[in-house]
Amino acid sequence: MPKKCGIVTIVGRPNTGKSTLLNTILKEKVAIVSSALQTTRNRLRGIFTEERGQIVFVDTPGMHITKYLLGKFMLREIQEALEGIDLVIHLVDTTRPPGKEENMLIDKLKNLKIPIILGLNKIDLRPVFFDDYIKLWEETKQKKAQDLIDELVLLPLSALRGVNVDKLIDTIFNLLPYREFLYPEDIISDFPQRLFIADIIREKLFLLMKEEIPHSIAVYVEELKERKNIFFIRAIILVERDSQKAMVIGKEGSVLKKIGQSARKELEELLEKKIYLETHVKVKPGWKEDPLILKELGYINNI
Ligand SMILES: Nc1nc2c(ncn2[C@@H]2O[C@H](COP(=O)(O)OP(=O)(O)OP(=O)(O)O)[C@@H](O)[C@H]2O)c(=O)[nH]1
Ligand SMILES: [Mg+2]
Repeated sequence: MPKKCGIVTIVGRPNTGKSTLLNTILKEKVAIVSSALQTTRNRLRGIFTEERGQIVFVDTPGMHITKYLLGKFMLREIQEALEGIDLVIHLVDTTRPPGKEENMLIDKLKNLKIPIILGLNKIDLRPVFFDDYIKLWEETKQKKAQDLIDELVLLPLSALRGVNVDKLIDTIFNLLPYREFLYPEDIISDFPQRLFIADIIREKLFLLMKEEIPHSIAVYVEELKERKNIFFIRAIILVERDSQKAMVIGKEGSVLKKIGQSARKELEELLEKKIYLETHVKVKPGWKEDPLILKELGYINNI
């Protein structure tokens, strides 16, 4: 039996549930999730393989307006994730009105000549703006020559609760070509382990810190050693100001301790290894603009 295979990129503005959707589809955590904006910083692939074939999903950073080098890197990640693919999912948050970012995205997507699935997410909440998103795409379709938008499929979803996720997979398989698999069947993600570990720690920081701090935080794994099934990890948490360092550490180290504990617990479950985790907080003003640091963080590949 010939099998289907293709690359499907998930795009949307920050916080629409892209990474949640990927994790739900794969039934495994491959991407970090938080209620802070711009959680995802690198594009990453999550690979779904079953009887019918293989879907290579690409999770991307949220589309946003930015002035930082880091933000520009994230936008490039989105751009590159749209090249040479078979299908795109534009995931929107139906509890919030469409914003400028939607128009930026639609401008990119409308000329791709591939099928577009409009994923109307968070229908388990009050999807007040459901129709606004449909209108936005219907208007784009009418304005643009029909042939440019190959196919537009509307699909209400709850990535968190898994509503219509099976339907999404059926729709994707219907639209994909018959092709050889791109990855071995047992591979689930292409994201380097070092970056994944750093991301899990960053997720715990995002979950615990107040609104404005996440954007000033970066994490990298300075050392990773494996001995007798134990992972020794030394991670550096970068912040931009002394005051932020104090907040990340907390009173007598209480906040950092909590972050370390929850990161360690989750890493032990995900990696099925015993974890020894050491964390250090460093102040680096302007790290978001520093190409060398961004490279160290895995955010810039070639400079
Ligand atoms: N109620 C509800 N919440 C959801 C749903 N999908 C995602 N969320 C929540 O929305 C928030 C953002 O989810 P993420 O998956 O991190 O969103 P994202 O689009 O990857 O965000 P960025 O990486 O910042 O672009 C989290 O708090 C999720 O739990 C959904 O279907 N229903
Ligand atoms: Mg994300």
